[in-house]
Amino acid sequence: MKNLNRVLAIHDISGVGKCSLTVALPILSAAGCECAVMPTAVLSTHTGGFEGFTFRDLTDDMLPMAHHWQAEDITFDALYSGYLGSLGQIGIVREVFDMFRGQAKLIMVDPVFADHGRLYSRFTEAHVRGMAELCRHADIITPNRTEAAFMLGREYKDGIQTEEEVRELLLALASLKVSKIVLTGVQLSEEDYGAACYDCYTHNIDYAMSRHISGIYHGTGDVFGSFLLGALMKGKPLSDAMTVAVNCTHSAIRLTADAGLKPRMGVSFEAVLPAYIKMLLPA
Ligand code: PXL
Repeated sequence: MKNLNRVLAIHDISGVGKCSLTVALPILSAAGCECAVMPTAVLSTHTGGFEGFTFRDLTDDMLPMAHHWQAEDITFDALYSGYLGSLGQIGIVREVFDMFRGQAKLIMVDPVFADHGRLYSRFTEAHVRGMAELCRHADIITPNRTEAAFMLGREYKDGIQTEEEVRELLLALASLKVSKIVLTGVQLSEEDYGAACYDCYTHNIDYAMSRHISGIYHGTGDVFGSFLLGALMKGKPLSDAMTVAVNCTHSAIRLTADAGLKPRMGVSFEAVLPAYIKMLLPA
C-alpha cells in the first residue's frame, strides 16, 4: 500500500542544540508522516551561540542520494528544505525539487539564513540571493522577518508592526512568485507575537498570535516549520495549520523559559508533542 505521507526533509544535522533534522524528524513523525532525510551537513552544534563547531559538508552526497531514490522508484508527498550548508546546495535542491515534484503535493522552503537582523555565520549576500531564487520553486515559504527583508533587499525593521506593514511585506514577498507565504516573527503589539500568512489564490491574509516571550530561543523557526508542515500534511488549511504551529511553538518556548533552560540548546518541543497530536485529530 502506498504511504501518502512521505516527506523529504533537506536540512543539516546539528548534533547538539535542537534544530533542523533533530526537530523535523520527531515532529513530522508525531504528525504521522514518514520523514525521509537528505542531510546537507553534519555539525557538532548549530552555528548560533557556540564557538568552534565542526562542519562536515555533504554537498557531494546530495545528488547521488536523489539518483538512487529515483532508480528505486521512491517518491515523496512533500519536499521540505531548510538550512543549506553551501551556495552550491541551493542549485542542487532545485534539481532535487525538479526530480520529485511530479508526485509531491507540496514543496515548502524555509529560507534559513538569518534572524534578528543578522545573517547566520558562514552566509553572505550571495546566499540571500540564492535563497530568494529557490523560494520561486516552492509552493509555501516560511521566512522570518529578517529573511523576508533581506530577500527583498530592504533594511530589517525590528519591533512592533502595523497590520498594513505586514500586509505590504507579504504582498512584496508574493512577487517572488510563491503561492503561499507564512511570515514568522510578526509582532502586532507588546503582547501579540506570532505569524501571518498570505494565500495568493484567495488573497486572504490571516494572523495567528500568542503572548510574546522575550529572549532569543534557538531553533524555533525549524520547530515552527515542522509543526506547520505536519499539520498541512494532515489536511489542515493553511491558516489553521499556522495557528497550530504558533500555539505549539509558543508552548515549547514557554516551557523552556519557565524551566530556565539555556536558549542556545533549543526549545522543549518534546513535551508539546502529545498536545500537537491531539490538535491534529479530526474534529
Ligand atoms: O535553526 C536554524 C539553523 C539550522 N542549522 C544550523 C544553524 C541554524 C541557525 O543558526 O546554524 C546549522
